[in-house]
Amino acid sequence: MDQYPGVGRVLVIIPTYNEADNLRLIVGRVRAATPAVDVLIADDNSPDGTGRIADELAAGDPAVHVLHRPGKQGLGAAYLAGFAWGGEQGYDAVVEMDADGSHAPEELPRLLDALGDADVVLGSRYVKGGKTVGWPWHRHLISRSGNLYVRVALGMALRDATGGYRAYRTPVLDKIDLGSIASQGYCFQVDLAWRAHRNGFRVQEVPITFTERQRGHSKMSSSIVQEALWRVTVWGAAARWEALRRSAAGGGPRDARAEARQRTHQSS
Ligand SMILES: Nc1nc2c(ncn2[C@@H]2O[C@H](COP(=O)(O)OP(=O)(O)OP(=O)(O)O)[C@@H](O)[C@H]2O)c(=O)[nH]1
Ligand SMILES: [Mg+2]
Repeated sequence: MDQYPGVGRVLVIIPTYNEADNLRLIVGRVRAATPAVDVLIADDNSPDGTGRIADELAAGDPAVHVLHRPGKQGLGAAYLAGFAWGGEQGYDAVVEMDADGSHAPEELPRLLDALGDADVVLGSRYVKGGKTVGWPWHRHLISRSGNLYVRVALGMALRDATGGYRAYRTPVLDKIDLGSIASQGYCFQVDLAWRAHRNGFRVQEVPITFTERQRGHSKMSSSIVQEALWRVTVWGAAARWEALRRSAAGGGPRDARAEARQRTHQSS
């Protein structure tokens, strides 16, 4: 079984819904860029036949696996199913990657190398060296203001908490109670970053170049933005309420970071 140095067995999860034009290309790029990692395609019974292409790829390469899901249930649900599968199979780390080419597989070694010294690594468009190519101004505006809102509302010092190119060590996912996650879309990404942060895990950002999709159709919608807005507001308020309660009770802030570090070391 192949191991990535400093990390162990790695599974790249690629959720797909109507990505027939992109899937072969992206899986080929992952396998070429990082031959030591496995791939799981989580397809929601795409009407365009993406699932059949996934089966063909898996038949020709033992490192490629497919999870067929009955119908379109959203990006978050597909990732949760993929995380559960990866956990059952004993992978040490899982990676989230879009199928549309926005996340360059050639940058995956940068994420995995950083995971040697972190629990979660976020591919970030908004740290030094990161960028976005091919987006119209209104997509920039939505993404930048969303991230600013997340920083202010949650008091979490991440530049790109909405991005979907990231790597987690599996003990992090075991700890953060995936069963209680209801968020979808971008909010799913914020939710996971927030839970990892709240549990004291080491979350690190590395620069990536995000490229707008060239083929196929976007699943982005205004309801995805609205969902993120209300959920982040609720989480921020809850965190402030909890901090108030603690200080009223005379308890100091818990050193969750140190506790979690100890836990990750125990379990690895
Ligand atoms: N399994 C599954 N995958 C999905 C679903 N919705 C989106 N995806 C996949 O999730 C990834 C991201 O979706 P995109 O449509 O690219 O969304 P986006 O990146 O926010 O939008 P663009 O920037 O316009 O591409 C792609 O690989 C999609 O195929 C879903 O309901 N189920
Ligand atoms: Mg995309």
